[in-house]
Amino acid sequence: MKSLLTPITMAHTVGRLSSLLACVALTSVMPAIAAPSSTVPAETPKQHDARMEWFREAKFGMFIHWGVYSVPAGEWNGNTDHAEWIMETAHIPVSRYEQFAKEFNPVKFDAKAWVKTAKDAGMKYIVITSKHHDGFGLWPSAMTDWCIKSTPFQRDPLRELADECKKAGIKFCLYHSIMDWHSSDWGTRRKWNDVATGTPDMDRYTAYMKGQLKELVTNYHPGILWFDGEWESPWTHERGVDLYAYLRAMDPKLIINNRVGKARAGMEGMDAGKERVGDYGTPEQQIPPRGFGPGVDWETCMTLNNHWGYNSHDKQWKSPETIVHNLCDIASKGGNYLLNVGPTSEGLIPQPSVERLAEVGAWMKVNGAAIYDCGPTPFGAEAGTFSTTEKDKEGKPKFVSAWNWRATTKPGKIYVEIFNWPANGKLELAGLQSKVKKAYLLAEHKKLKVEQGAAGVSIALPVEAPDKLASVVCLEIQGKLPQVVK
Ligand code: FHN
Repeated sequence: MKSLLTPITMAHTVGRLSSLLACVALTSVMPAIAAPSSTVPAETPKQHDARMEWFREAKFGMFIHWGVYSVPAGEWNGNTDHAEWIMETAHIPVSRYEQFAKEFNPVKFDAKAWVKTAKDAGMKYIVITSKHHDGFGLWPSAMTDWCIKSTPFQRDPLRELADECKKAGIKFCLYHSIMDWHSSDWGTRRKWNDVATGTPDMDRYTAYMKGQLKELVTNYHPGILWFDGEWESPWTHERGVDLYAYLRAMDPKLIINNRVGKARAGMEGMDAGKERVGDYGTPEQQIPPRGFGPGVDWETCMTLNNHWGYNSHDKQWKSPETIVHNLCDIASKGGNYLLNVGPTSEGLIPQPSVERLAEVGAWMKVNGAAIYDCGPTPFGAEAGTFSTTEKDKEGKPKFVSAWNWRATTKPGKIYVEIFNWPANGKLELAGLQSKVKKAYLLAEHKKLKVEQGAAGVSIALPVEAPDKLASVVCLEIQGKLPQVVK
């Protein structure tokens, strides 16, 4: 049985304890192995909710994987299935990989255009890779020359993007890899790291990483630090707890995902076991079959095609319909959707990405009220079954959703996002007992005929769906939202 305990539990626990014990060193609540270098600022559950508020309202963000790996664009020695992992997947000697920095000159990079693409898509935050696993810094770091300083592009893309985000009211956030294939001190050194010297030293590496993170937090003020690359053995739970405390002490408003620690259950992304740290769970390339209950924060991240970093051969783009359905499904379960773009080495977001995001944005313009700042479905666990024949990627029975619609909520409102227009022309909500004051389509705001009785609510729909991606019916109801309706 999967524990319903969640990453939030840890932050709350630390928050509650430290609010009681007022900035007590974490050693008093955590097994003291590596004495932490700082303490988590005292935070009550109310303060935690205030810190998470913008994240919970935002619902939809843009992930950006961009670095020198965009130069080979996914291709090496005839293999065209690489991307941001190309150093690792093609075993490129680091001395040869470093040459990509000399070719990285994104003269077409336009931060204003990128932010407009995100904003026009209805996205409320941007998470960009400050450093991926290759260790390359996308900003002029004082800690290393293995960064944008060693490219012909003598500008600061993070500065330009952070400034444009601020102007546009988009939250600027950073992805930062704990694993660093370039560093001599990262604990699992690759055989093809032909520039590394000495023996790996994780204390020295952690100090280096903390120094770079201090540059990023104090100069760019990210809303989220999105850690990744935590899974290898040199990184430990204790180092994660210490790093979380160090960063939260530096910026008490900072939100940090659960990949700062070691508790993530693989791509399912939520924490398992007792040792956990971080503010929200991070399912990757998948949507959980159901939500995790009130106050549990999570965000599904997904590629738009099949690669995170730019791959010039990958044309497997998700349709706008799939993106909108994913967004509705995730929001109906209380999560956020972080959707990725992988810009080219010239600094352009691939046109197929821009086009799809524009279509999603047109849908959000009409129906965003059903997504932003919404709570999860009131109809209990997602209807559906676990297949007796199909398996998921982890070999477990695949969850098969039985519904052609999802629901989200706001005080006094239920939004129903209809994916497949009912053949009988009726939206039937079995078991809904709340008094429906009125119902209308967000696309037309024309009142719809509502019948309701002991069996539930039935709403007469127009013959044609107003929106091919998904059409949203808003029910304004009397009193409190219904509890779980059987
Ligand atoms: O290894 C990374 C991968 O390159 C990408 O950054 C994704 C996005 O979250 N995370 C890791 C794979 O789980």
